[in-house]
Amino acid sequence: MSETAGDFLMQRLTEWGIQRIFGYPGDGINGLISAIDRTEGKIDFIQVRHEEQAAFMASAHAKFTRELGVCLATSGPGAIHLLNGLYDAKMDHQPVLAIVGQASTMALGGSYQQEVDLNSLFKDVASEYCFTVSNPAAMRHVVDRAIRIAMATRSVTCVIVPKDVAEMEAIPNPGHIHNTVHTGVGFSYPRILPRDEDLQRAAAVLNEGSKVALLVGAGAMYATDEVIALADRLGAGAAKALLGKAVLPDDLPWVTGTIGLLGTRPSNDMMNECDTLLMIGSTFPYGEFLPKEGQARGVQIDVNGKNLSLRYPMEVNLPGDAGDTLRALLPLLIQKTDTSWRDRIASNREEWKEIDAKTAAVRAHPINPALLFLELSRRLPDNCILSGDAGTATNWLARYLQMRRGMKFALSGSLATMGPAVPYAIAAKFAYPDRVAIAMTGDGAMQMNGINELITVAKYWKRWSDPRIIFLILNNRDLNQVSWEMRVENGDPKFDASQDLPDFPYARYAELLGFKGIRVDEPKRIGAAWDEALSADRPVVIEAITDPDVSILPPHISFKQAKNLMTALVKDDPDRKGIIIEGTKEVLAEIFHGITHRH
Ligand SMILES: Cc1ncc(C[n+]2csc(CCOP(=O)(O)OP(=O)(O)O)c2C)c(N)n1
Ligand SMILES: [Mg+2]
Repeated sequence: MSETAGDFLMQRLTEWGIQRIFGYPGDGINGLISAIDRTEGKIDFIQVRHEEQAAFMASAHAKFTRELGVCLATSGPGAIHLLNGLYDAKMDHQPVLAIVGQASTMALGGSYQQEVDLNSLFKDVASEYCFTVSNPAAMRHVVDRAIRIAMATRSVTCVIVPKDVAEMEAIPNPGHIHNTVHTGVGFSYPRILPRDEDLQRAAAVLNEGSKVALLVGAGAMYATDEVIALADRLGAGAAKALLGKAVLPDDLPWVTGTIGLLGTRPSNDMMNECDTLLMIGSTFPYGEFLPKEGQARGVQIDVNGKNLSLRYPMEVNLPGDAGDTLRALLPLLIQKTDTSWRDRIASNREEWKEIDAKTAAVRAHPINPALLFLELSRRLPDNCILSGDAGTATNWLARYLQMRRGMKFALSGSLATMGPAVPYAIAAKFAYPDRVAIAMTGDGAMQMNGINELITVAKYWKRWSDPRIIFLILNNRDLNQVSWEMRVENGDPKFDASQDLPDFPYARYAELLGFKGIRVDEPKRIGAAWDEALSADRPVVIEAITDPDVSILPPHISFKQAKNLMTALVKDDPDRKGIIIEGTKEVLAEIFHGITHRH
């Protein structure tokens, strides 16, 4: 058989360095699936349970490795299923290529079986590049452009391959004639630097500040050394946006941890008190946790000029790569010698540690989720890879897990969709089979899609040199994050019909799949559960029976939020008794302490 356009596509992907595709078959892509088979292992096809998961895995691959992630789905329903995962990648600026099938060109326009207008469907999510390969001679330039544009613009791109085109004879070179396009392979990220005069202006602002606060996000992920050197030069403190949690280790005394509703009070205080803000690689959305306008002079570094002065009116806007720009800025900065600002941050951190410990020690029915994360934090293995989900697990992990150098962390940041924790951990194991992956998620997210995706783990885990992949599931029988949001944002009580979840035996189910299943319903067993999971010779599910009445609120929430919470509780909240008596006593005391302190 001569080479098909599908074979040529796979060969081209290989030339681009792609070794793995996450996907699910269907007759709209039969010609592509069999072409993958004919690569004889050069491209590893990872079969998921649902196409959304393939897109999450492609997104996670990009987040964890800095490489392009690739997913593949059939025409119509398969393509539609990809969308949520692709939006996750788009909104967190990850390079992902989606390859989807389409009805045959002979049938297109005929309301044919599974014919969906995919160009329109993907127009927004793949707004940088989405094209149908309508002739085998176009395969080369469409795939080359889709990959290069995804990388150059850190975006999602889409290649649509009609069924018949995939099976036609390949045309690797369109010929030296009119109406042809001649593209090539290869892309490397450039050095991206602001102009010298702008660096000088930024240095002047930073040198004049005496209380400099940094806010670092995912854009600074590969600039840890540079951020530390700059912070040391300026005597600065640093807070981390959630996606930037792995940028700085938490054992540095000037690192205040995460920021915002999922953050720490030291971060909040630092932002309230600083005179200069330097934001690096972050679009952290919640302006109320940044300094008040006019309080601080601002400098921002972002690789994408579109993101500059987006959340705070900056005095100096520096379009540039974080590492490149910080290296260029450093020689212009004067060493600060006054340590009082950092001393204040460090003592604030010590106080916060006590509050964290107190929150985790609050008695709950049966398990206080904070304690699970406190105990895990003490045991995190070197180089582990962590994933979170939309749900309260992320509040706790954001606040309690102390990162060290070499660890990785990701979740769905801007889209904040439920469902990524499990597929992210799976993608991490494929990329780094020798590292421990830990997914932290809720029962709602597990019931939405995680339970199914554990079957994918059962299919593949024996391939991984270190079999440890651990799923912590907070079984609180509640869509708890939203129950709290309704109380705090709207002052509304919990509505059982929308919030209560059915129970499910997660640990027993794990055993059925051949994993270790650990059900924890006593606080004193938490440490042992983690020890057992971390020394297991197979995947592990820790099902923790957690108390939905433990407040997820950090003690620095606003007066209005605290008031809403109180209003909800005095209304008819079905859980009011548990919340008032057990869950939030400590936190409410801290809130009102904080409020009287500030007002
Ligand atoms: C796909 C999707 N649907 C709905 C939401 C809104 N949402 C955010 S968190 C959450 C509750 C998650 O519940 P669970 O997974 O049980 O975690 P918990 O908060 O209870 O710990 C919901 C419904 C979302 N973010 N994504
Ligand atoms: Mg839940």
